[in-house]
Order: sequence, then C-alpha cells, then structure tokens
Amino acid sequence: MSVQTQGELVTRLAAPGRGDTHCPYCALQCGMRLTGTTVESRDFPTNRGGLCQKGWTAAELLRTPARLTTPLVRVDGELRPASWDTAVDLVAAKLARSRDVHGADSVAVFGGGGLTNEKAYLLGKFARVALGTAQIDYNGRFCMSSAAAAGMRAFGLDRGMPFPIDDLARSAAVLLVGANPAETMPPFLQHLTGTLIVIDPRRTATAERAHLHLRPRPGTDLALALGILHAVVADGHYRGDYAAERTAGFDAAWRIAAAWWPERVERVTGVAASDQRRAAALLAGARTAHILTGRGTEQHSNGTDSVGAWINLALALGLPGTPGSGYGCLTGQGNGQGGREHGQKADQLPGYRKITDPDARAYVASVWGVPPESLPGPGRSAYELLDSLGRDDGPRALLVFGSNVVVSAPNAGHIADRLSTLDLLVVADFVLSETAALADVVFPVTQWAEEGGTMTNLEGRVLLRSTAIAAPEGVRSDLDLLRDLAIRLGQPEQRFPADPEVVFDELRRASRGGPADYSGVTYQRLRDGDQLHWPVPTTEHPGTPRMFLDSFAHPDGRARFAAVDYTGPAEPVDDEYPLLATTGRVLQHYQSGAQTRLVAELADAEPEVFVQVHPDTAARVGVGDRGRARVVSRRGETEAVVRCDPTMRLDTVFLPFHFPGAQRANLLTNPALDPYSRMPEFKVCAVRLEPS
Ligand SMILES: Nc1nc2c(c(=O)[nH]1)N[C@H]1C(S)=C(S)[C@@H](COP(=O)(O)OP(=O)(O)OC[C@H]3O[C@@H](n4cnc5c(=O)[nH]c(N)nc54)[C@H](O)[C@@H]3O)O[C@H]1N2
Ligand SMILES: Nc1nc2c(c(=O)[nH]1)N[C@H]1C(S)=C(S)[C@@H](COP(=O)(O)OP(=O)(O)OC[C@H]3O[C@@H](n4cnc5c(=O)[nH]c(N)nc54)[C@H](O)[C@@H]3O)O[C@H]1N2
Ligand code: SF4
Ligand SMILES: [Mo]
Repeated sequence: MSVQTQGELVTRLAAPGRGDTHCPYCALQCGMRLTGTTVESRDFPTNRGGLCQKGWTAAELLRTPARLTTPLVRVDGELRPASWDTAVDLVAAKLARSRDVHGADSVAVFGGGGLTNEKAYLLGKFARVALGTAQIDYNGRFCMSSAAAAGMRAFGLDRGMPFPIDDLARSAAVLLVGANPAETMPPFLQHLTGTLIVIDPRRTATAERAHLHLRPRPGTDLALALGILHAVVADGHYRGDYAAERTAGFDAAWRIAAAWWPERVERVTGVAASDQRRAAALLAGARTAHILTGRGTEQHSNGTDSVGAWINLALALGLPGTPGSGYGCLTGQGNGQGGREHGQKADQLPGYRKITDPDARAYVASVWGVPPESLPGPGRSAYELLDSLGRDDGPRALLVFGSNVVVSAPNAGHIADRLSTLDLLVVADFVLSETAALADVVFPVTQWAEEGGTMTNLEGRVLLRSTAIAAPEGVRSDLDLLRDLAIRLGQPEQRFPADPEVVFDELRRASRGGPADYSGVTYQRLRDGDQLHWPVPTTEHPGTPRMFLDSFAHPDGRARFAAVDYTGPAEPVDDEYPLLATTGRVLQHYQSGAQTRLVAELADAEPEVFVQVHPDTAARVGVGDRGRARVVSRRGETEAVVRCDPTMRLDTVFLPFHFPGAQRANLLTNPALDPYSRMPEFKVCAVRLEPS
C-alpha cells in the first residue's frame, strides 16, 4: 500500500467554523452549516456547495413533534413513559438474568452504518466485554459487504474508494455499475464530467445522463462483466504489462471469461454484444478511467463474485493503483465506511482486524484491559442473526442501535415474526421507528447536530461533527446509554467513557497497527481542517488519500484476479412468478424511511410505495397506470400504486423499500445469502403482478 510520506504536506481545508457540520444521511457527508435550525450548504470536496433535498430539509427532524424525549417501557402490552433510571435498571437486570440463565450468547446486538465511529467502536466493545456475546452484527451487512469482501480478496484491503473524490472529476471515463447517484447522491454527479457508461436494468435519472446505457436483466451482472472482459481481451485492450507487474491470477480468470463471448452474454443478459464491445473500447481508449459499483450489482447472492468480475475488468485495463484511475465502491450510509472498521461486525475487532486473529485479539484485549481468551469468537451475520432470534440455539434478547430492521431486512414479514418471539427487544432511536414500536423498551437518543463524533465518508476521509445545538430535555446519547448499561452489568466506569473525544482516543489506540489505522487522527487535527484519509499511522502523517500506488495490501504486493463464473439469481422465474422484482431508492426517502417520512416536504413528494412497470406488462395482467396492484412473491405480497414507464424492461418491476407495514418491498425479497459476504439478494426475486 502506498503511504505518501515523501515530504508531502498535510492538505488543509479552511478550519470548520461555528455550526459547520455534515449532513446526517448518506456517505457523501456533504458539508453544511446549521444556523439555529436552518441548513445552509457549505463548500466541501464531496459536495462543492451542493446539497440534495434530503440535506436541505435535514434540520426539520431536529424539532419534529414525533421526537422521542422519554424512555418507553412496555406495560400491559403498551409502551408507556418511564424514567431513564427505571428503564436502564430494567434492561440491565433482564440482560444480566439472560446471560446467567441462558449464557452470554442469549443476548444479541444489532448496529448501524449511520452510527459515528465512536458509537460503532463502543458498541462492539460493549458486546464483547460487557455482555460477552459473539452475537453482534449490523446493517452494513445489507449494504456494501459484497464490495468489501471482493475488495479484500482482490486488493488485500477494503477502503470503498481508495482515491479522493476529486480524482473522478478528472477521469476521462467512468463506468457506474448498479448505482443511481442522481437520486442517491445528487451532488456527486458534479464529479462525473468524462464519458459516462451506466449499467442499470432501469433507465434511471443517472442513466439519462450516460453516453452509453447498458440495461441487463437483473441478476445477470456477473455474465455481463465476463462479456466485457472478453471483449477487452479479444479486441486487444488487455494491459499485459500492468498485469504481469502488479497482479496475479489472470490465467485462471481468463479461462472462464474466454467461454463468455459477447454474443453468448447477450443471450443471458439482454445487452447487445455490440454495446459490450463499445463499453470495452470506451474504457480502454480513455486516458484515465474509473469503475465504480453500487448496490445494484452488489446486493445479490453472487454479489462478491459479481464485484470480483468488475474488479477483474478494472485490473485487465490496468486501473487500480494507477494515478488518475481506479476501482471503487460507492459506500452508502453516512458512516458506512467507518462503521465497517471498528468492531460492530460479527467477525471483527477495531482497526479492521479479524476477531479470529490471535495477535489482533491479544492487542485489542490489552487496550480493553481484559484477558484475550475472554473475547468471544465470530458471531452470526445480520440476516442469520435475525433469523435465529428466539430459536433454541438463538438469542432471546436483542439491542438495536441505528437500524429499522422490520422495514429494511429481507423477508421482513418473517423477521418481524422472529422479533416477536424475543424475551426482550430494546431499541435506541430518536423517533419511534417501526422496529422501536415493537420493542419492550425504547431509549430516546440524541441525533447528529446534538452530539459530537467522527464519521468516515465514502472516500475514507475522517470528518468531525461537532455539537451544533442543544438536545431536548430527557434525551441522552448512545454513548451515555452504553455506559449506563455497562456499569450495571458490572463493568468499571472508566472502561465505558461517554465523551466522544475520549472514546475516539481509545479507538485510535485500538486501531493502531491495524489495516484501518486511525492512530494519527486527532480531534484537534480535524478541528484545524486537516484532510485525513486513513491509514494515518502517526500524528505527523499526512493521511493516505490514494492507496495502492506502489503496491496492493497482499503480502506479495499484487492484486488478485478472481476466477469467477456466472451463476444466475437464487430464485428463477416460473409460470406462477414470471417477473423479476428489483428494489432500491428514490431521491426523497432515506432507507427504511423512519426519518424522511416525518419530513413533510419529502413525504408529500413520495407518499407511498409504487411499482414501476412497463405499460405492456401492466396491461397484460390488467392493471393500469396509477391504479393499485398487488406484487406477490413466494414470501409475501405488497400493495403498490402502479407507475407505468415505457423505458422499463418487460420482464422487470421496481419497488422502493422506504415504506412501512403492508407497503414494505421487503415482504417480497429473497434472503438467499452470498456465501462470502452473507449479503442477501435484495436486488432480484421472482414475483407476479395482479390487480388488487
Ligand atoms: N435518496 C437516497 N439516497 C441514499 C439512500 C437512500 O435510502 N435514499 N441510501 C444510501 C445508502 S445506505 C446506499 S447503500 C446508497 C445506495 O445507492 P445506489 O446503489 O445508487 O442505490 P439503489 O437504488 O439501491 O440501487 C441502484 C440501482 O441499482 C439498479 N439495479 C437493480 N438491480 C440491478 C442489477 O441486477 N444490476 C445492476 N447493474 N443494477 C441493478 C436499480 O435499478 C437502481 O437504480 O444510497 C445512499 N443514498
Ligand atoms: N429491499 C431492499 N432492502 C434494503 C436495501 C435495498 O436496496 N432494497 N438496502 C439495504 C441497505 S444498503 C441498507 S444500508 C439498509 C438500511 O436500512 P436500516 O438499517 O433500517 O437504516 P435506516 O432506515 O437508516 O435506519 C436507521 C434507524 O436508526 C435511527 N438512527 C439514525 N442515527 C442513529 C444514531 O446515531 N443512533 C441511534 N440509536 N439511532 C439512529 C434512525 O432514526 C432509524 O430509525 O437497508 C437495506 N435494505
Ligand atoms: S447527497 Fe447525501 S450527504 Fe449530501 S445532502 Fe444528500 S443525503 Fe445529505
Ligand atoms: Mo446502504
């Protein structure tokens, strides 16, 4: 990995001023300024003064009448207000009893990629040390885990974008696979100024801007990547010099891709062979180029191999680790990058260390002041964890921080059933999410502008969010709650600090020497405006905006081609379920919608779930534009408003997943898991459409 220490100066932005903060939502972490409760945009490298509609309206949630300001405890079937002490005592007593009677693994923890680094770190420590449970995982498993697994395999390290965002603006060609930033990160579009190729089954607002739009059948990306790689090699664009010097494994990968000539790929994907060749030529002919993946190509039961196939293409073109070019994944959640590094993942310790590595265990245990053998091993992945709740060998109590799983988990009807079998469900949130509404105890916590903490954005850049306004009476931070519970579970007070800067200093130590090394990042450097992309191994180190310039992170310094072959979606279509449903996002809503459905301007613009479908497909089953239809899969059904769109494929329908109750797209989705990342197949399942 390349660490730029050759006398390079630390790059600085203007030091943040009063009220300067970052958006509470996605991984672009646009710069904004909060004056009172009004949002203004602020120039920052990711947004250059732009904000999307969610960002502009973000402050509304700080004062929503739906804000939780008192703990709630379920009494006689109803959530009733309680004092913090009563609620914390009750939960701690129940957790201790569960641990004593049923063992430490009877308590599980579910975290989120929106949590600050400090929260994610302390949550992982709380699970392993205060509860002693292996059963912790988080919603990032549903997000970028396939890209992370593929990046690890190819490069030996996973930093979503191993280059700063500015590089994209200078890139001559960008291939965007399964990402729709025109809706999911609008200010990001400013950085796409070269030739744009988009691969998406739908003609999205992003695809509208593309020079070339390839429209594969959902779930066939792996075949498409093999076809384009085939065209690169067959048409003489393969960069053998780069491959010989910097990579390993091309021959095994090519033996498979050799059998996927573009005409064969056309039959599987529906993408014309000529378009595959054109994409290959556009990328190969560009002076500098980037390949970027989003959830569309990642959220599949073969997601890791699909991303592996896109990375193969990038390697064949000589892009990764070459100045001005590269491969990256567009991380989604506000702290989707940092949230996957510091220990809320089932198999992980801080600093992106493996929980199975004896040296990592010994080191982190020494920072935590506990014996290494007291640390549990790896736990279940997110869906497997939720699916195991209340079973004979599964957890009987669950603590949720920063996720709304009854809306966002696949096969959500089943997950709601599992939650109902628990002895204890505890949710910390600032609004009564659909998951919180099912809880036995709900804790009202502070939100972004009311608390300090760091976030690591999609470029691996560490950012400081400072407290901008006071929290309402009655509300405490997640860190306070973890400390209060830990003390009651017998932990020494100093082991669970609640001051974010103190937690961060411990995180720095715990991450020292790990792949995601934050030891040289300090709050003071961030306050001074230092731009710090990890790794930052010393307080003098300028950070690492560009990785892999000299070598990749595998011991031999080489990137690995992946020998991957095409497998189709886990659930084939048949006469009963003849259509492919895919799911994703609209501009106005964020994720499960728990937050954005409370913002009037956003809710008015997109009030309910819809199904986007080709008019001929709709007509064939007798449903009309703007009418209602049932979308039915093997797992459940959703009633949705029909949006006819002649640019849709005839075999595909699309639903956003932001809506609750009977409108959940996740009542339909298939929880088939990727074997490496354990990512569920959110992006394709078999359905039928019928009049309702
Ligand atoms: N407005 C808004 N913005 C967000 C979020 C949000 O909820 N709302 N969430 C944030 C988060 S956490 C994330 S992860 C990102 C996600 O950002 P994106 O990845 O851009 O979002 P998605 O809409 O999930 O999926 C992108 C596209 O994948 C396409 N797709 C579906 N199936 C396939 C397929 O088989 N192959 C290919 N190539 N494409 C396919 C869909 O048509 C969709 O247009 O957005 C972040 N930003
Ligand atoms: N069908 C389908 N399903 C999907 C996807 C898809 O594309 N299709 N995408 C998946 C992806 S990429 C993602 S990231 C997940 C996301 O889905 P979820 O994990 O449900 O994410 P959010 O809706 O952001 O839920 C976050 C909750 O935590 C609260 N919260 C926010 N910040 C904090 C905090 O600091 N502390 C605490 N205690 N609470 C907080 C919010 O109010 C909200 O209720 O959904 C996944 N589900
Ligand atoms: S693009 Fe993302 S970070 Fe920027 S304003 Fe919109 S939601 Fe916020
Ligand atoms: Mo995500």
